[in-house]
Amino acid sequence: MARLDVTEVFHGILFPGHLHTQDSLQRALEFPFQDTDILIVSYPKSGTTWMQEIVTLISSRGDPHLSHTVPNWTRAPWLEQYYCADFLKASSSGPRVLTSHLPHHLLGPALQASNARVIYVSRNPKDVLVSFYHFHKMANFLPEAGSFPEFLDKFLESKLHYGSWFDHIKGWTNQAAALNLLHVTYEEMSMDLRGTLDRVSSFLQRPLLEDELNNCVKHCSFSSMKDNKMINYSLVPGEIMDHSKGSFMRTGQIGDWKNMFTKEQNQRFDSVFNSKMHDCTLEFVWEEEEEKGESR
Ligand code: PPS
Repeated sequence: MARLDVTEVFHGILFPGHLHTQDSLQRALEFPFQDTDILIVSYPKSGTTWMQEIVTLISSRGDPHLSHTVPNWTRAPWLEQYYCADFLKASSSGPRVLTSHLPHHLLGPALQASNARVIYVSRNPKDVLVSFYHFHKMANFLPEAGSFPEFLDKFLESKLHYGSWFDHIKGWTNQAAALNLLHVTYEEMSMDLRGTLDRVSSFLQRPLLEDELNNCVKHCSFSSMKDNKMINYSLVPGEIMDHSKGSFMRTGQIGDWKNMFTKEQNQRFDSVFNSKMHDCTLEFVWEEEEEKGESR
């Protein structure tokens, strides 16, 4: 296993050395994608695990056996993490399901040669930031979170591990037309899980019967996933994730940022957001009550 306390810097982006090596990152950039591959891409804390569960359940037509017996990092391994090649070798037949947090400018070229299906998952960045902040407190393979104001500055200055949220979302969504890409938001999953399952199952060309869809909805609800040790990261040893300091499946809500941001922090965030996203037409859902698709 790679070391826990080390950061890998790859193309100027920081990655946890516990899971990434220069070799594993470089191998991801040269990955020979196949047309049948399904690739889930996200910036951390955007709903990655949720989409892994959705894809697993759609592929098994709502049967939870796989999701109850195989950890998510084995059934949908992160392409850039060092163990990926071994898991792929060991996996059974059927479309390969892969996950990645890499930005488009790094991974895009490898995808160009194939028609692999890409599911890009995004979440409003204030909730991403808050979720990531809490995750830093329990994840011993990430640097100390520091104070919330310090963490917020690092997010806005794109100094956190995995690089810039702004570059990530703009890079992938700007290139959507050039790829076989479906963009799904965390908020859409939260407000209309059944509709999202429908959209993803159509994209994967795996239409579901009503009963199968009902089972998918049931097994990828927050409460089911929170209790599923194959997906809630409780299997990860305490020295890697300190379970006394938090829970991976934390609140699962839209708008939790309101419990952390002061008025001034919110103004500062909005000002940086507006300047960095002025060339982006995406709309974000910032709180639960808003209508689907409505912006701030
Ligand atoms: S990671 O570390 O990048 O893989 O994290 P990621 O899976 O992208 O994001 C973790 C957040 O997703 C929430 N989550 C869910 N919310 C609602 N319903 C379901 N089923 C669900 N599954 C995961 C999880 O709770 C984290 O968000 P926060 O805000 O911290 O609760």
